[in-house]
Amino acid sequence: MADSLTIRRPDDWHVHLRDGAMLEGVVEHTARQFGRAIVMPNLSPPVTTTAAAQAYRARIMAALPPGTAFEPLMTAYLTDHTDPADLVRGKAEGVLTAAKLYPANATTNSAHGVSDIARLDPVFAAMEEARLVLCIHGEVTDPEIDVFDREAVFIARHLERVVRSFPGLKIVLEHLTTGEGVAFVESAGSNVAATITPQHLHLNRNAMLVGGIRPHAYCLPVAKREKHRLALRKAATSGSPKFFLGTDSAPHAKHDKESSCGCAGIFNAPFALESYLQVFEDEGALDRFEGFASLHGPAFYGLPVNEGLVTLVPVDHVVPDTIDAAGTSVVPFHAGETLRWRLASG
Ligand code: OTD
Ligand code: ZN
Ligand code: ZN
Repeated sequence: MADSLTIRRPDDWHVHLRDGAMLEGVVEHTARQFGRAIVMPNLSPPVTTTAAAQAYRARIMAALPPGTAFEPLMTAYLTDHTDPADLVRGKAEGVLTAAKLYPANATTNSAHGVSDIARLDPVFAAMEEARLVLCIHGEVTDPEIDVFDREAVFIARHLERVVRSFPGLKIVLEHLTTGEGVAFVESAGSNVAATITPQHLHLNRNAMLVGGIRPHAYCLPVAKREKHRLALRKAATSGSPKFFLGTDSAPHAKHDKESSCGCAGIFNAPFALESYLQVFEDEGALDRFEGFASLHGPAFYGLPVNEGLVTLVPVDHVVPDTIDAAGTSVVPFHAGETLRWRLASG
């Protein structure tokens, strides 16, 4: 059996903490595992300005259990009407760490997203100048593009041009799901990186569709063929600083996922490190886990690594079927499965 593993305290470079009662119910899980997190702005209504991000940050801090050392890193949601001066001010004042591009209607609460990416060029230019990171949900939304092809088409249609036009802009292609995405990020300069979720390392589309439709394996971008999952595992465990941890933990009430039109999103925050570490162990890459979880993200964002350490111990434990989030029942990723690692201290 493997020995315990101690690493620098990790960060989550992509998470949905929600708002109101759900925020109260879920934030402790992320704060227990991570030192910082890039908090996604797809609330309803979305967090589109520096002032809104500042107010949301205060609500997150108020929802933390007393004495918790956790730093939310805030993002602004780009729209067709984003004011570049507001983003620049938000970065200068230390409120904003990044801005998030959602093509309109690509995922949950993205109806206010960007309808014509080329028209955002003045915003990208201001972000490049201000060194504000651009996080991208990289999927086209045209109804004629097959849902499994949307990431690859987004890269060819939009991302290649944005990367070429703004060579100094730091870009994170969020929640990578394809071999095409891995190849694009690898071939781009050091200003382009990607986050990878635990679910896209564990699940292919068969896991969602064979033997019955499994709503708790459904998220966006949707899991792809096995060859893509294998490409993601290779990238995550390669040691390349271009790939780092971003859970995309996205809680929805159990009844909203188990419905005739189930919500997209997987709640993986409670056992995210344990889930990732199992992948690194299976790939024979335990020595590369710290880079992926704790070092590559801060290096890309230009932030110091966390001071503290966390230890994971090899102990089998069964993930609960549901977790109560301030009165709402949520099904966690790996529900009912046995995980082989457990976070011991943090
Ligand atoms: N994907 N669900 C959500 C967001 C993400 O695209 C994402 O980042 C959500 O519920 O907010 C999901 O499946
Ligand atoms: Zn997304
Ligand atoms: Zn997300």
